[in-house]
Amino acid sequence: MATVEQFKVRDEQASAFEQDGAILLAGAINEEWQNLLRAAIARALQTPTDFFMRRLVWRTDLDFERFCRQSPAPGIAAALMRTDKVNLLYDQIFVKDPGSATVTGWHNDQPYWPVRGWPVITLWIALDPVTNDNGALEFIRGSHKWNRWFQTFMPDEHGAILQPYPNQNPAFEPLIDFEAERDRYDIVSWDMQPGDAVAFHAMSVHGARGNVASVPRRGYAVRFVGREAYYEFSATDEGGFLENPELNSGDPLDSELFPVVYGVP
Ligand SMILES: O=C(O)CCC(=O)C(=O)O
Repeated sequence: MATVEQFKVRDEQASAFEQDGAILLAGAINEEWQNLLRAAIARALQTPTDFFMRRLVWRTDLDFERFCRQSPAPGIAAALMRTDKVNLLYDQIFVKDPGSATVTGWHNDQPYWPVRGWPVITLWIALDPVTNDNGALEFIRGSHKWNRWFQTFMPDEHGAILQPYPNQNPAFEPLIDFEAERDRYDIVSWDMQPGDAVAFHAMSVHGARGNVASVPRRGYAVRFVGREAYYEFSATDEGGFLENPELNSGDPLDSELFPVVYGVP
């Protein structure tokens, strides 16, 4: 896979990410990588499911793995987090077909994951044109700095919030109904072209509406962790799918499940 055309993060983009917790990176992923991802998503979706998302797909398809390791994505994550080593946490497909009523309830991600520390980021890559009508992601600007750990919820098969995960972490606070109070918050969202990415911090509060448009909304999210973050598993983490028997709490993430994809261990 050629990686000739490398997207370069500018210093002001890293500063905006630090400040706002979410930024648009127009043209981050070139057409060749987009085509690889679209084909891999089509393969993944051949396995029947009624769930709008698939996780850890890099473990099941070499092209997703190639993207996670060799595309510009790990370098972009490193530059935005201003770190010199990046581990892959996991990847995830999010498809909302035309007419999909699937709402992505407001939440922040890090309470779901066995990772603590600051440098934790997602690159969400658009593989279709994305607008408010087909479910553009929305972010509460600056919420990544609140240091508020909201309780985790299990989505229903359409992605909407259903019920709290069992064994709630008592240290986490009840989730706020941000949708009901949206006028009180500084909400940002972007229309996207295929190949654009939104980069957002794992503590940034975000959500998305359903798809009332006639075009699909295929997104591919890759989550990365910088050197200064560490593993910490608790029974409250999302269904245990990131539990890693190779690691103890406090360890750096380096392991088979969370490979180093940028820099050196
Ligand atoms: O694509 C979506 O609707 C949800 C994405 C999301 O919540 C995430 O990537 O953390």
